[in-house]
Amino acid sequence: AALDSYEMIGVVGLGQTGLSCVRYLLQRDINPVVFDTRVEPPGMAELKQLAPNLEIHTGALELEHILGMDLLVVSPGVDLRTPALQLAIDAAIPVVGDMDLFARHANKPVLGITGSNGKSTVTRLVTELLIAAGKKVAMGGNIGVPVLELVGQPVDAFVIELSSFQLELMHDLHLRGATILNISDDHMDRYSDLRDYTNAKHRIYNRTDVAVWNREQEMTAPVQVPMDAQITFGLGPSNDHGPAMFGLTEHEGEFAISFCGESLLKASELQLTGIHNLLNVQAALALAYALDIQPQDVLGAVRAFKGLPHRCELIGEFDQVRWVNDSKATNIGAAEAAIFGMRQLVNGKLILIAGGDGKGADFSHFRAALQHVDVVIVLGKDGERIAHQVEHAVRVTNLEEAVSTAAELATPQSMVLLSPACASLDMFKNYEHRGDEFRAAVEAHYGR
Ligand code: UMA
Ligand code: ADP
Repeated sequence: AALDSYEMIGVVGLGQTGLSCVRYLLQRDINPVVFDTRVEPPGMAELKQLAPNLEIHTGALELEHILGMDLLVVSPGVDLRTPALQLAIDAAIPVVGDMDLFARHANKPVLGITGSNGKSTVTRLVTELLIAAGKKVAMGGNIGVPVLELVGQPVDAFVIELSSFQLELMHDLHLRGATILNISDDHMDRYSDLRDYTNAKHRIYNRTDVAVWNREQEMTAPVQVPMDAQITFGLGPSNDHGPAMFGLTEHEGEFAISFCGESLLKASELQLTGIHNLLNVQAALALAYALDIQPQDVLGAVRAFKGLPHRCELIGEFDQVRWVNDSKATNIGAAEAAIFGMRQLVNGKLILIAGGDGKGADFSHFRAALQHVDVVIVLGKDGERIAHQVEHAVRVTNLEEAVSTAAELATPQSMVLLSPACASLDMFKNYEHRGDEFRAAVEAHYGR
């Protein structure tokens, strides 16, 4: 329905998303009612500037206010299981997210990317590939730019990173191409089990033309998308699923990314490391292909791609020890990928710094990967739960201490890897803050 047909629109959440929704509505002469369960929501000061007279409710959502709305635009950080929202849903009040508002303006093809890990890397790489193919692109979503900020930009395509939370709230957005990169335990504080989380992710395929999925994980395969509209990627050379396929071939001990059986480029031509990134590159090429971009035409952009900061990022080498910042590894799957990827590159010790807010994960699943690490240093709220998975763990109370301890234990040719397998919010503002503090601690330790 037209937005002005709703008498009362509630915006729930006053972070980045909430603010972008309020701005969007104000531009359309709609004054929403704003809710946030936090007593001091981060967007408050900016909201006061934007529109000093809006009705605002902070603290626990109150039924009488929520049930007075005709439409609720909910931020991804808000748990839909919140009783007041459940009652609103029961009362047939539409509960949507920013993606549904964006859907009203998505007049050019949209590519959507989800998965437990690799979303931001692939989102950024796809964007680079499209640019290399001469397209104007707007990129946003969970990667950090609220999607409503992209409305009205004169582009040829949109590339959107989608979290499972955003997908839960998404009903209307039509995608030209969509991928679930992978699924591993994450956000178990918001889902009852892995199946519940997987179902949220699968919503990305509900309205897509082309589905791109991971042959190594059947769970990423779409259920409804016709076979000839599926593109897969994986570790093997070929496969039985449909026509246009990406894979890996091996030649003289080196992997190459292949398309329909033809080698495209060798792993050594990439600036990214780790097997997981060979999958990410394939997924990005596949999404570009969904927009009719031939892989052969954009290989230069793949070679030039340096990856994003805080993802297996080399900070530097000091006293023959390499320090790697993988602060974005906020779940076990990401930390595993880092451990396996880095292990191959290290002759000395691999020293891991891990811990933080485990978001309810079962860390016994981390045990196998931890066997490939020589020293485990733990910190943070759930550090102890990681320590339990190994025979000896070194316990520290902060990142500076983790760095000085690691430096003491490191031998020449060792690598120290910050790959926490946990969110940062128990000790830091966000993962960037954690990564920046790590870099600062390392540089301070070596007097840089
Ligand atoms: N919160 C409350 N009460 C509220 C609203 C929010 O307690 O009423 C809390 C949430 O639990 C959360 C925090 O506030 O801890 C932020 O929530 P939010 O919905 O206000 O978040 P935004 O600032 O709008 O940012 C969101 C995404 N954040 C989340 O989904 C938690 C950002 O992804 C995204 O970049 C942004 O929208 C723009 O689309 C961040 C993220 O951490 C990077 N995402 C998670 C992840 O990647 O693992 C899903
Ligand atoms: P997301 O946006 O899904 O969090 P990022 O690209 O930011 O993904 O990477 C997050 C973490 O996951 C980093 O530690 C990165 O090294 C790791 N990672 C990236 N791609 C994959 C993948 N395909 N499988 C497992 N881990 C990955």
